[in-house]
Amino acid sequence: MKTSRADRNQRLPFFGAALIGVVALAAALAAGHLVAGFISANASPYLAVGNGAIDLTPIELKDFAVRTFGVYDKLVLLGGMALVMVLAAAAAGVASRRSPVPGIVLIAAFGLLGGFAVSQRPDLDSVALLAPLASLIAGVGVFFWLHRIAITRSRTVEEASGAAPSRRSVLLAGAGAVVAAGAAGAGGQLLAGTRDAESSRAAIGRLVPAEPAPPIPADADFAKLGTPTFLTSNRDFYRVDTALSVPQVRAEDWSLRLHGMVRNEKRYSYDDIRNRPLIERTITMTCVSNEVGGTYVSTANFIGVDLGELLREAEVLPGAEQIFSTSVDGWTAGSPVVAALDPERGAMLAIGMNGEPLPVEHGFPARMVIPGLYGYVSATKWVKDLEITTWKARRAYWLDRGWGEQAPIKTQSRIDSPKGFETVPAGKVRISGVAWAQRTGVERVEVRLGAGGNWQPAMLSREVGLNTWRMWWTEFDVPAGSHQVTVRAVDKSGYTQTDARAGTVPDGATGWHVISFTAR
Ligand SMILES: Nc1nc2c(c(=O)[nH]1)N[C@H]1C(S)=C(S)[C@@H](COP(=O)(O)O)O[C@H]1N2
Ligand SMILES: [Mo]
Repeated sequence: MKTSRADRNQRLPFFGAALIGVVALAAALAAGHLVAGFISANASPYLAVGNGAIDLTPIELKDFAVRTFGVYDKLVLLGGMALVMVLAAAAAGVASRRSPVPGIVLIAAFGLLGGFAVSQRPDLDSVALLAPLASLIAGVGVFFWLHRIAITRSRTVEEASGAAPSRRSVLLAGAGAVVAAGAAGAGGQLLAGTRDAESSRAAIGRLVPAEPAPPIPADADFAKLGTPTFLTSNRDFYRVDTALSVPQVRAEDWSLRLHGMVRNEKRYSYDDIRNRPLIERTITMTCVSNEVGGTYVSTANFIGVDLGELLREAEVLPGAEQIFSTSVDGWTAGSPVVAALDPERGAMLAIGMNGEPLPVEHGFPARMVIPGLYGYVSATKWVKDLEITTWKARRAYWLDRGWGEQAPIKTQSRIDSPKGFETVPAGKVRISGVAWAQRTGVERVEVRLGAGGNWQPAMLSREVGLNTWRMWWTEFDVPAGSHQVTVRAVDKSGYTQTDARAGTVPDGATGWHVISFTAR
């Protein structure tokens, strides 16, 4: 077919052009997802860009996202990215109403961005670049193809010269591309599913410790009076990590390297750990991002081996200060060697939680747990490498993002019942909640009604250990009206929880938890 000057001036309809951009985007993302299914979910360019965005996000924004969107912060991020991409793809389509070049340039730029994000991931090797490459080819190919069909139709219709592709065949081509993209995307999802850790985890069965934790006494919580249960179920245990898609590691593929300032470098397989006499310890974990009154605190029976024992077998050399731990997704934490070596504290390499192998989102096959330290300096999930080193030699993930090097958990208390702004019957009103002071122990909890009321000691639950939280309750005679109630803990060092409000950065929030309620 000859191309005249008039041909080149032919323009696609506005919405049709936008739609071509969006369909090409869908094809690109789906093709990347399908190829990533063979390699690793994180190779999917879309997730890789999202993960990159999380790592680059300034701390204030990250804090804001967690505060505002809670556990949905990552969904919001992915949704926001999708919206921006759809708008950009539509704009690229519209910019290509005459020539496909602007659209192809924009889609290629997307592809390169995805490729860059994948190449930056520490958990992926260069094979993973096949996923963004597939995205690039599918995106450019589909765009070019749909664009040509559509432009041929508008041209031939305009000039009434010969057989134009019918409107129907243009729509069919677009619909075909969408269906193929859907199938590819779903295929990628399915494939990733067959490579996942869940089947490996299921094959392990229940973990039975040789040295079980003492049973939790019935009076260790006041769950009937509104406190949490003493042990948090695996499903309800708080979750905090930077992973957009949960790392999938099969136990049979996992190993842990212990090296650096040690006399004997070690490497452990899953069976090496599992076949040791397993111990079980009841530990309350807390996140440094927990606001006063927040929910990032939970308790479980962790099953595994003593971390200090592993270090002693490796023979830590003099001068060692830091255990620099790395997870399979490249996240890192720095923990004090002395904390891990302290037999009283009871640091663990854990493979189980409440009788089961660790849930995948809590670090399967193995994680660290060091009682008394906030999670970001002690609790590496999906851990694969322990390097014994100095504080100067290595800097962990959150250190370069404004958080402190040393982060012992601060003494805190929280009101669980009544809930903030709840309405309760006037008269005797029961107030209950939790307090924690890991490694020190909770001595006393005090509660006051109104801003100037007297501090009233609360009933404490039976103490389970220094590494765990303690429940409390008390009662006030409350007339109808609106009221304020405040709690504070006193720990066994004699320290009374400060009322000075501090934010979570750099090493944990302080201040008293205050709630308002109405009696009627
Ligand atoms: N690999 C990895 N491990 C991690 C994190 C992470 O982002 N990546 N977050 C840490 C933080 S900040 C906390 S508080 C605990 C939370 O553990 P959980 O999700 O099992 O409650 O995990 C720690 N381990
Ligand atoms: Mo945390």
